[in-house]
Amino acid sequence: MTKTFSSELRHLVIILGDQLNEDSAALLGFDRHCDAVLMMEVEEEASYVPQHKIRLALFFSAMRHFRNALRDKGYTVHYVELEDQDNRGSFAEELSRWVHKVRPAKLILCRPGDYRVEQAFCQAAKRLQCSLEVRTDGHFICDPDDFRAHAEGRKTLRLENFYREMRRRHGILLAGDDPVGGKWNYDQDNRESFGADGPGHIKAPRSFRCDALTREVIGMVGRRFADSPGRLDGFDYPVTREQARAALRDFIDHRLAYFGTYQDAMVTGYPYIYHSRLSCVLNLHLLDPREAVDAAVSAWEAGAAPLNAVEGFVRQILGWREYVRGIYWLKMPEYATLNALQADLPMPAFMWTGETQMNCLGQCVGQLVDHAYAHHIQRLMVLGLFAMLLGVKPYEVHRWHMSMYADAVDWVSLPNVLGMSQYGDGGIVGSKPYAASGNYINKMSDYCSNCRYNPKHATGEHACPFTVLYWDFLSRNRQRIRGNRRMGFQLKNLDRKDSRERRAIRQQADALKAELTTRTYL
Ligand code: FAD
Ligand code: DLZ
Ligand code: SF4
Repeated sequence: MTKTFSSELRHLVIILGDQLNEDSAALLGFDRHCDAVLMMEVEEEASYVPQHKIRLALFFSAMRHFRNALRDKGYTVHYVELEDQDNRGSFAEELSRWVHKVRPAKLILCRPGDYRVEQAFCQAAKRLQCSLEVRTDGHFICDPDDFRAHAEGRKTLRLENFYREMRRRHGILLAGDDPVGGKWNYDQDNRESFGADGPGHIKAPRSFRCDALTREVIGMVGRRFADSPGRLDGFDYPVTREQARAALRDFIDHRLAYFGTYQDAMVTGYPYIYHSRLSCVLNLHLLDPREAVDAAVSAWEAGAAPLNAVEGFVRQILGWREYVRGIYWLKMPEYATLNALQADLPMPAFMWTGETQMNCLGQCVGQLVDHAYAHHIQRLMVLGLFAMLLGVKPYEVHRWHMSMYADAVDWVSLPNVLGMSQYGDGGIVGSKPYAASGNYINKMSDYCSNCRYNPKHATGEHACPFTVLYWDFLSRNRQRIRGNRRMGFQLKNLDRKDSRERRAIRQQADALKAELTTRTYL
């Protein structure tokens, strides 16, 4: 590509809001005398879907802290704040302004975490006739090209095969060529719920006090985004590299040992249970996934955590996290359009506020409103499950997810939401739809004991909406899922219901769908 003007700068290195690692490939070869960094806060990224106030504060605070850290180390950083008068509001427009201002010979960027953003930069650079080098993002352990090679010739792309390959390739928890302990997978040991006495004391994730810079950002977000979902008063996320490392240490020392056993449990008043709350710092690249894996393995080697916990945690980071990114770059942009079950309803309005009589959803959405966080099983088996049973369009569920979670970035939200939780991809990520009735939620949580509905009832005044919609989901998708052997048992149970019961369920489901989807938020 040819540039249109004589350059004043050698490289202009673009650093995005979720690329906050100093060892970033974008900064390799950076020369403080003739290169500069460009970081941009832009309205478009804060508003292309309405976003939780905590999420906005997290990104802007972490970006500003990173700017200061780079400047302290002698980097020249051009930084555009959201409220700067000259701010043109989008990556493309800001890039144009800066290219004309500093006249770089070349733009450098690590591959963004969002296909849309990558396209925006490539197109903008082309328009500006400025050369753009998009570098592989070394934060991730598996490069998209390596994932493509893994996928080549396979009929299915299951996590388990990929994960074992990653363990072997990186020598994690191995004895020779075999897994330590003799098993690759300890999921069977990792499905405990808490008894009637509840979980007792669990040390919550370390809370980080806001410094002056974060307080300033919180003030700005509160003012500018007053109508965005969620509340800001409890903001306590780590926003710097040092805080990210402290958060990892806190998890390893206080929660890792029971991470596996209670991975699937849900309890009122315990948003985090034994989970790490590290997804945000990982996704902002303040924490390296290798560091997290190494710290967990070291805890096992030191006898501080059992194998089922450590393997479970390693599986999430080395396995799931890398796997969903591989799927994203392998399948985009078509992936975003998939809708295997042809679901087309909008997301109900209470999913932004928690105002519902369904206690499980009230608790989980309430947690989102307060913390912009829900753990894996809440996402999959309460929030996602409800949307799938109701028949919400998968991409709409993803948009909702992007707007309510602090840790959502397109590469990780889309395969998890559209694929794993909604079965929109027809079985690329998951081998079957994660369909379940209220009975599953009753088994894994204490939510049902405080609910006006009864998880065992599929019709009548106290019928649990999950249970009603579960049978309706199986009925209406029977043709689409009957070829899937793993659905055989559930479909057989449906067949046991007589036609009168099935009709009553359908009527109740239709009434629910109409009632719940008349009001939407987006
Ligand atoms: P822990 O339970 O402590 O797990 C440790 C780490 O493993 C996480 O921090 C995360 O980095 C990684 N991890 C675990 N499972 C996954 C997974 N399926 N995909 C990718 N990474 C994983 N995670 C996100 O980071 N952003 C998302 O937008 C996101 N959307 C999700 C949507 C749905 C419907 C589901 C079912 C899962 C989603 N996940 C997402 C994965 C997972 O639920 C979260 O990473 C996790 O709940 C974050 O909390 P934690 O840090 O306490 O995780
Ligand atoms: C989520 C987010 C927000 C709210 N704001 C910005 C921003 O102003 N500037 C920026 O560089 N990134 C932001 N992000 C993250 C982006 O939406 C997007 O996820 C990443 O650019 C993908 O790499
Ligand atoms: Fe949720 Fe149904 Fe249980 Fe109520 S009864 S908490 S709606 S699963």
